[in-house]
Amino acid sequence: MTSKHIYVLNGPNLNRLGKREPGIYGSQTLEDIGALLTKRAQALGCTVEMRQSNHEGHLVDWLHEAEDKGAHAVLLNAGAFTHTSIALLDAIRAITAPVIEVHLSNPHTREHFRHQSWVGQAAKGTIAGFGANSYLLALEAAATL
Ligand code: DHK
Repeated sequence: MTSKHIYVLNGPNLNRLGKREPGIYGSQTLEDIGALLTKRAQALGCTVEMRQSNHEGHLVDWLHEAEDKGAHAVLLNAGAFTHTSIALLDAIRAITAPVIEVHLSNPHTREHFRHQSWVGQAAKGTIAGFGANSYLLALEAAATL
């Protein structure tokens, strides 16, 4: 593995980006964001590995994998699991690789149930509210860790 390999993990419904509530999540697809990340990563001397699943356990497994494969950091947009998943909280605490919580929207300006983040309780930091740019900002933060 290269020295700064960064996992980018995406949770439920993020495979629908571009079509899903574009007023909230924007018009770019996850593939578009992946292409932007790959390009920015090259400039930063990193590599990125982008994954998406609608299943909580996949995200847990991938967090463990990131650790086992020596990932430099993980960017995690856990979608709605952010607000529900103690399994993800525990998985982040179970690894040493820093995890940066990412959101396209700013959950704190939305429904009350989005104000709680289990992921955020174990994350190194959180970047939210900048649309697709949240991912790029998080990548820059990860590259400097
Ligand atoms: C994405 C989701 O799917 C929501 O469940 C979160 C997050 C917010 C985002 O803004 O990227 O509440």
